[in-house]
Amino acid sequence: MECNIAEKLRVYFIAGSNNCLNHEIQEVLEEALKGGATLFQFREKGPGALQGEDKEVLARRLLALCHQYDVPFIVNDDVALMLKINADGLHVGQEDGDLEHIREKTKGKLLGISAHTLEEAKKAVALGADYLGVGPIFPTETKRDAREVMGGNVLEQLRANDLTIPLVAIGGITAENAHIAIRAGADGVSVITAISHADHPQQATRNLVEAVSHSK
Ligand code: TZP
Ligand code: MG
Repeated sequence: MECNIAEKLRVYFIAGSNNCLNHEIQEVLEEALKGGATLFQFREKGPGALQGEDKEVLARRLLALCHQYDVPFIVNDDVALMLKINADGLHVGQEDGDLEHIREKTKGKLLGISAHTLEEAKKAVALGADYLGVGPIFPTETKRDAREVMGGNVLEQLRANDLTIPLVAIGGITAENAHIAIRAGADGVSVITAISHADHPQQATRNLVEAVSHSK
């Protein structure tokens, strides 16, 4: 799948089955895709998360849905699943194993790495990450073990240090505060709650798309 990564980061929806409160994840994802989500990450973790074959079946279903809308499908932290289903990429955190080994295994695929400091960001760039996830920008209820809230400062710091790699902001992002992340240097915003808990995920996604466009 050909793609301009910075463009694909504009509205990056992340979800697993246990994030979706009001509707099934497949329904929420389809609404998000209709609303203009540009990238999707399957993050099946935490209480009640599917495992093994159930996880794989759902992943294949969601991958097919993303491809109907020409949107890449990224797997969170499960390189074996990513390779097995031939997904478009993988996203990993700093604690998800030997990043060099992971880059080797994901050759030819998109690799996103979470970074919280300039040092982590430089290392991830040197490893050959395709994009960095930076956050939590704002307080989040979704990731209990998230680092300290950083506001737009780290994004500004990365750009001030000439890091030109595509950056996506994460953590507590909404259509109302997305402009802070974009103006601080992010190419896009990634969200769980703002779409997965919305009464109308399609409209919620459209609001994020507009917020990002207006902030550039
Ligand atoms: N990493 C840092 S914050 C976060 C992750 C996965 C959760 C983002 O979720 P939400 O609901 O958009 O705050
Ligand atoms: Mg992880």
